[in-house]
Amino acid sequence: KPAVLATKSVAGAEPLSTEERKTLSHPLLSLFSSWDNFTFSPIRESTVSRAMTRRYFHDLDTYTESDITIVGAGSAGLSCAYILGTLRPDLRISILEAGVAPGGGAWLGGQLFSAMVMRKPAQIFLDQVGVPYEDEGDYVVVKHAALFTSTVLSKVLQMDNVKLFNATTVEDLITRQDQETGEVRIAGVVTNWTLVSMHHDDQSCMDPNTINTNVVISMTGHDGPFGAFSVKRLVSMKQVQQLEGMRGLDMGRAEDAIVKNTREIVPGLIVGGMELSEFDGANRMGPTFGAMVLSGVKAAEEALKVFEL
Ligand code: AHZ
Repeated sequence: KPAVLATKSVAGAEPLSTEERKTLSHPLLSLFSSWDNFTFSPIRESTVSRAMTRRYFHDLDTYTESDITIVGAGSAGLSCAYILGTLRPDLRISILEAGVAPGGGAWLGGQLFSAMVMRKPAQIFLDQVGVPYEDEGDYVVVKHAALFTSTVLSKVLQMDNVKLFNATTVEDLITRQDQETGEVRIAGVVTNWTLVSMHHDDQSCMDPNTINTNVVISMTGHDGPFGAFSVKRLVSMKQVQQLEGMRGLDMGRAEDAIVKNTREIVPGLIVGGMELSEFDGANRMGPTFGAMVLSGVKAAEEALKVFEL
């Protein structure tokens, strides 16, 4: 066979010598001496179904009473989950994400470009989570937004006290009204599988499910097919008169405002990330993500502070 030459130009990597190539070893390569006799352990189809459904329904049962529920697993929601899950392994934290793929808009840096920009001091979060970056002075660059999202996601998913329900939409908020003061408090969320939610117009009788929780943290992004869910619902339930609506792009103003104003906006409901811009009338920042991670941190702080959990 003609020799296939290795790529010559990978920066910083010396091409392997002929001798090195001949003696390459990896525990997985030596595991199977002959692929001809290879076979998997036996399994019955129902065993696979049971392995999945038993765990899923056990989780549904467990997290139907959560301490904290985060709505939206974008960059803000995941950052918040990372802090809360790390700080408080004793709390039960559910994350509800309408999409099949968690991560929201943070799989790309901006437009269809890979690199993700974060202004300082948001690199502190990257240091904590262990995401490498290039330091450019006032800002840092992660070489691929997917590296940020997949790293945070993998840490959050490994936490014993956090459960991500993806492909699950929050369709409504659970409310409790104080008999004396009339004050309405958010006491949980109403959920449905996203594919079900999308068919309410052509199928009937698809009532939802519920999660009771002490704190809802809503980070559903700015207005869009799903976005700004909780703040829009606050308007239709007459808790606020109208939304201010997200303003034009101004990176300098937008990022500071989102972080500083991440807060409990009605009792039991903390709002952060770009959802907050719809409530407050804040500017958007476009493709710079520092405010999303630090809004997540601030939301975590607010949750622990306000509710003294
Ligand atoms: O699918 C949504 C996305 O993953 C999810 N979501 C929205 N409504 C939901 C609902 N139930 C469950 N009712 C829901 N999940 O929320 C996630 C929001 O992620 P995102 O990336 O859209 O928002 P973010 O605030 O985390 O990050 C915003 C990133 C942006 S937008 C922007 C600009 O337009 O200027 N700049 C930045 C950095």
